Amino acid sequence: MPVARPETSDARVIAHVDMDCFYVQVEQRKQPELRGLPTAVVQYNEWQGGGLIAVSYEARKCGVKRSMRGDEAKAACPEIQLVQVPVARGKADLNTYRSAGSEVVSILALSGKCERASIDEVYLDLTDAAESMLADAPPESLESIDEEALKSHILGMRREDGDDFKESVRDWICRKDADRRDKLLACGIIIVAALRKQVLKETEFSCSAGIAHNKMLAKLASGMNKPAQQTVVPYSAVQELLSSLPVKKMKQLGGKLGTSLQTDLGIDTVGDLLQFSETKLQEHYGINTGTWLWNIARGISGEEVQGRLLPKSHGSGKTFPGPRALKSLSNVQHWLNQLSEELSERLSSDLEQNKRIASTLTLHASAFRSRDSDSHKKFPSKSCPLRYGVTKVQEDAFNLFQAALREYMGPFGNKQETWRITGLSVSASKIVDIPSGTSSIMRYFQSQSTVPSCSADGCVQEHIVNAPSASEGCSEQRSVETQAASLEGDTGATYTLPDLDNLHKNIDLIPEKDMSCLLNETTDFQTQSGSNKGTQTKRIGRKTNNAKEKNQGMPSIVDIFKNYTATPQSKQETREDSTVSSTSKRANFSSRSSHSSEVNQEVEERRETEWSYKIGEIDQSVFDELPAEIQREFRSLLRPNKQLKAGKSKGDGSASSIAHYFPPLNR
Ligand code: TTP
Repeated sequence: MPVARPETSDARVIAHVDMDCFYVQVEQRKQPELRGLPTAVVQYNEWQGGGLIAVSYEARKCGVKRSMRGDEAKAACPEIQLVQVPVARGKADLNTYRSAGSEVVSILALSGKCERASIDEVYLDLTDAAESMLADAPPESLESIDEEALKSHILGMRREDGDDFKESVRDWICRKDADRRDKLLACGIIIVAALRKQVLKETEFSCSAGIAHNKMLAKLASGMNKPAQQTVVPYSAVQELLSSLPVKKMKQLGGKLGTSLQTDLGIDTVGDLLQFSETKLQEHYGINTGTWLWNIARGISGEEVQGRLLPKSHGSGKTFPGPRALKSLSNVQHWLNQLSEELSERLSSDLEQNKRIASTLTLHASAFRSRDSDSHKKFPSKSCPLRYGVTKVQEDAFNLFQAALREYMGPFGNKQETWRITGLSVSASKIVDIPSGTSSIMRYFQSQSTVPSCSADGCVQEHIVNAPSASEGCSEQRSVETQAASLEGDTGATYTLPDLDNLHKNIDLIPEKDMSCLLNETTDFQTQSGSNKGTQTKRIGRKTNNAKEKNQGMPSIVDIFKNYTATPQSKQETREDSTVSSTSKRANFSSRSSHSSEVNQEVEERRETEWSYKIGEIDQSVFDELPAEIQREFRSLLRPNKQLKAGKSKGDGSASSIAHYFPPLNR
């Protein structure tokens, strides 16, 4: 059964920008004496010199590969410089690399719609910029073309023997008789070359780029000529590119689906897929995957560049290979505490800097059992609504782990059998912007008014959580409540909440001693402004000119959300918040039993959507940061969606689905 074809337009200009040996470049910027030397960044792990995670192009020339350990790299290239990844909480600390990636994003985002695809990759939709250039200053009208643009690799470009490479590129870029699609790509070449030069000038990082009329082709092209080069895929070169492209080279075909295409259909290259009708591919792989395969064989991809400069989720993970596998609950708890602390720190700064809040906490682990009768059994992933505050995240992560462990070991777990944990990660997803304005914040709270929370026994528990009332929870927070607003919610109840927007505006009035509560006791922080939430940062001043505010504790945005807890609270109950000044009491939440039936229904709906693990909600950038072992586990845990299952049942039994690997972004 044919399904709707994605909207495609050949007249688009999409670029995929990928930093070259990124972590190495970040370290070389820190230590300029390493520039030009064979260099590699190694994981935090002393064993055999640590595992290499990034290798400079000079080191690659000596045969050093990412799969090597430090000792092997030294054997292959004795002069190699090994730099250890920064460490915090006993694990790799990627913050420097994340911020370096943000620097790049903030430059590229000025050129058009920009999607941060991973820690060092960006997609740009440059169609508008290219259209403007074509209209106002087409390439053939330019007096000169930048040298960087003239170094571009144009797939399928015809060149006579002896032709000068740059002259041929110039001719291609300035062709008057080219069709509009290629003319737009020619503008893209000039725009991207200028952007790459700007990135180099402002950040000292070199990058490579692919330019094509869709994301899939741009991504393929960006890796074809590295480092510091750009590659263009004219429309006429698409079939040639795909016909020789091994299936496994396509990101989504690197796993089981690619293997199945090779073994079940005898396909070696993406172009080989052209022999199969869409119906045939659907019979084998289900409707969506079949159509997707049919499309990619023709270079068709309707995937839009998302205007997203910030990650879709945050994650923190660590592996414990070989003898370092964790075997006691106290050890697991120790590491979950570390990971949760890091996650909380990032959530807090996301909230502070970007006014974004995450709502789902997911725990994932990889494990094995001592007497594994069922060696394929995966350690289940568990999710629950996310509660802000380090101790809450730690507590929930550990509860999720215990629930998952029980499921993993079985209800009547054999007492003789022991378990080992080889990887742990916690991540926060479903991140949304906090709507500005008290009224919408109120709605936000109300829409969140019933949330299941994780419990020690691993079951979902539902609690009715209401917004704090002014008289109860915020009674001692009057100093920030200057902007408090009273409003009528849908339920007819009247609540008062501090105005988050104005709290932000007034943030520089917060006394120094109370700044700490804003960022989990961190006293030095930054904020960002404008729609471009990149790295342009502004140090917040610390005025204490408001006498009233000087001596009174200020609750923070973080505290407001900490207060907004899924923990059951009986009416009128109040608690002391240990993380805020002792005078500031926590907000109260009262049960509203009159809404219980609606609430139960909502709970059921939420239970279905929230007590499950969804890889689609995990950002690729976060996914890439997770330990390879956990990434593998993630992949193997993906389940086909119902529609695909329907397709599968019609098939030959060998059916698989793309959902096993990377679900389309719109899923
Ligand atoms: P990549 O973009 O895959 O590689 P790279 O930038 O080092 O090199 P290239 O020029 O070939 O693109 O990864 C970006 C960074 O992510 C990399 O510098 C280090 C980190 N990384 C890991 O930590 N572990 C991994 O397994 C991979 C693939 C990357």
